[in-house]
Amino acid sequence: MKTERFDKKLFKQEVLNNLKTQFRVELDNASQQQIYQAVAYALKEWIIEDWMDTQKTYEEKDPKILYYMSMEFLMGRALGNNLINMSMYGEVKEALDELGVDLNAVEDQEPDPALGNGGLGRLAACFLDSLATLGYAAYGCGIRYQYGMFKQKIKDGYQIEVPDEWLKNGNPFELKRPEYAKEVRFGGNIRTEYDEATGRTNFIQENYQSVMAVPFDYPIVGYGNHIVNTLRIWDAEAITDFQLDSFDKGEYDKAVEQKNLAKNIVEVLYPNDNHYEGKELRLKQQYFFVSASLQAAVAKYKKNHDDITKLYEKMTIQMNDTHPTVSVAELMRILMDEEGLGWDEAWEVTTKTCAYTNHTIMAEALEKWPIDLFSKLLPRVYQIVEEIDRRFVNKIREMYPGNEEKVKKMAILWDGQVRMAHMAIAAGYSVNGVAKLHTEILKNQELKDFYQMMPEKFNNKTNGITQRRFLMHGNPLLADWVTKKLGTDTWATDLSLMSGLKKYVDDPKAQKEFMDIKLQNKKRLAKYILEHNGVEVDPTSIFDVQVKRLHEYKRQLMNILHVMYLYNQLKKNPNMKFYPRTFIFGAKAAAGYLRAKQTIKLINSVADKVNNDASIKGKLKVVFIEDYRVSNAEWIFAAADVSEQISTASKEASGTGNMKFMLNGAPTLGTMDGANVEIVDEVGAENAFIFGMSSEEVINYENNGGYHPYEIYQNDKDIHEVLDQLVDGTYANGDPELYKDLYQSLLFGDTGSQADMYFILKDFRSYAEAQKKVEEAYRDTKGWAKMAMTNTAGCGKFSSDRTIQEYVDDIWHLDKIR
Ligand code: 26Q
Repeated sequence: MKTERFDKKLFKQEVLNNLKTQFRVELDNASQQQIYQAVAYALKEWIIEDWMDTQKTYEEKDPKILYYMSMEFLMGRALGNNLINMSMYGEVKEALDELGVDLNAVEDQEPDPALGNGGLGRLAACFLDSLATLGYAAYGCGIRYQYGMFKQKIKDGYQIEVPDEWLKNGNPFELKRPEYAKEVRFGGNIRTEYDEATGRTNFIQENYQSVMAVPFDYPIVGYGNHIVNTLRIWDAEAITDFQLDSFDKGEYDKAVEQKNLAKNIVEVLYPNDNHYEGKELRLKQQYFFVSASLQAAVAKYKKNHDDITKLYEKMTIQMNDTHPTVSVAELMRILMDEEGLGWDEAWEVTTKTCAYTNHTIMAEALEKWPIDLFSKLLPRVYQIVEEIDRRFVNKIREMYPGNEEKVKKMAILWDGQVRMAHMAIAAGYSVNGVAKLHTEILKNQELKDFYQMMPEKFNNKTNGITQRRFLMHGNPLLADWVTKKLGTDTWATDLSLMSGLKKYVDDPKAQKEFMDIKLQNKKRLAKYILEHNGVEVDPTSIFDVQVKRLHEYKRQLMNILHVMYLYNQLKKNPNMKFYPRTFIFGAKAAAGYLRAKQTIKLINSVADKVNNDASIKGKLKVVFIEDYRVSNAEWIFAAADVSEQISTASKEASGTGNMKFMLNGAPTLGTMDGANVEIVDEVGAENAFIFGMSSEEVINYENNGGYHPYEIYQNDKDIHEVLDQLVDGTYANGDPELYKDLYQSLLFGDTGSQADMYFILKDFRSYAEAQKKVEEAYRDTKGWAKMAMTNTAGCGKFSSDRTIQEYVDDIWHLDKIR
């Protein structure tokens, strides 16, 4: 079936037919889930044609292919997004209406594919959308986790993690490709053998364990161009009996071990965001999908090309953070041990193929694998890493004779560890940060020595987001309005056109329309909150929103301390001038991150108290949205008035939620951190609420041993009061211990760490003042409408289409397919 002409009658027929053949039910008796499946399968038939055509075109035109290697792809639901990108949303909605079926309810049946933690994983998903939309040949390569990001339940204010059984009902969009299965080997030992015939030494892995990597392909539908790319995620299967060497047959123990290995390796996504944990299983996951993906990529190249030394002309590998950087050594292994290249030839190909993106400067997120763990699990790969390190260290010594300090700072192997970022930088042909400020900090601080040695590798690629999901799908009212105002819907593929809205920012009629849409979206969210939290919120109050992973550096704690401060004020002076405000939070905490979990509990405790205090007459409400994820995020962005981006300056590499809020008309209340800096560049300081220390100031304090929060506590009676309330039981049913750790961390620090490492007390006053300005600005209805519209009008730069085009122009040099 072609997407050229949508045939409503045919589509309805398909849906009814699918219900029959798959579930043996008529529409009247079908469950919502069955209807979802029937609709998704009907859509898949439409997609498949374009998918096959696209792949055929790629075969014929032989473009350079990008392999985007990532441990995470936070895709979100596929149904609605595919309908949007195929320009079928309206028609399918109509078709289903005629059957008496509500498309929204059907969409709600799809589990959110949550194969990612947060920013990094969602960025990968936006990139795939943009690559297909711009017409570039690309594969996303990752892992088909059985369990993605956990579902969050809130019980008595505490986070409970519930397994995410996203595959329970099968997945209509996936396609298993057993014909592309690859074997991946772990452990054992390496025997070297001199080959008389070739005069080469062969490296033979023995006594290893292996698994079969079996790919599942997902269609990535481009917007309005019939291009369908592929997300390839790998499942693991045990090597079956008949695949074992005859020598191994009958080794019962080994068979069981290999079964367990296969089961464990793809079992679950590690729910750590921005935090490294040296778990062997994590390294297994990394090598598993990297090895399988590279084997498949090289095999694909060899199908149509003879000269393996020209590999880099037809493929490039982007490594999404250090997680897949074992790619460097694995590609060397394949080129040398399997393709017969010598070291120098293999190195030339590898260093022209691999590129690396850094997403964080947080020390605790840097991957450093213990050498004994690494070398035992990947003995041949480790030999190669040793040689890469040896040659790299030689190069350092050549450039900086006698300067062993440089070796210490830059070597790949150091102090019993493999420093993955160092390997990626030594081998990559490009090293990029994800926002201007972040890249500058990399060049001048974190990776200074590398930058001095290899400045040509460093570049910036400011992140972006896809307007197809976060405006067209998430906020259809605003999307339609934009189209009407601009007189075209081509902003869908050229977000810079949004600047055409600037001429309306002072137009009272446009202002009213714009704010009316915001109100509708706030009502939609208020309904969601009532249903999920049982809390009634006033859609005319200011919706002040902080949604993102919970992390100390993101300072959700500062936000809730400020709410406690406001509440104290209101209690003391019930008639004070105060514009009604709803503080909305959404955040998952890594399961083992206690302080983050305490913060969630604190937010919920404050919510409980404040929401049920009749004396403040509903002027202040606090809501914690359970299980923040891509699907509810779309609604939350659409409904937000204020975008809280309050990380300690220098800590948030970029942020991408900030861009989604901006797109939907919410001004930023934030620090000069990450991409906030560039948002302010675009809209002007008068259309944002900026506060707090600069990144230079923060870094300065850090280099000089921190600061003394206790002085602030002693001198500022409001802060004093709020902090005391953490330990006097106000929010803990009288239990002084519950939030003691939070209190301690702010005033005294832990052993080995500074007090208030993230400068919450230091920035508190300036944050509170910025919040006051928000309130004043909101009272000015016209002024606010202008500010909100200016944000939407100024978001053009932050499309992931722009980001991808920059990657293509400066790094990947892909061929455009039309
Ligand atoms: C590492 C080792 C072991 C286990 C887990 C991890 C791990 C997992 C996820 C380390 C880091 C992450 C995620 C990092 C991340 O999401 N970074 C964010 O990337 C965004 C996209 O570039 C930026 O916008 C955010 O600023 C950055 O925090």
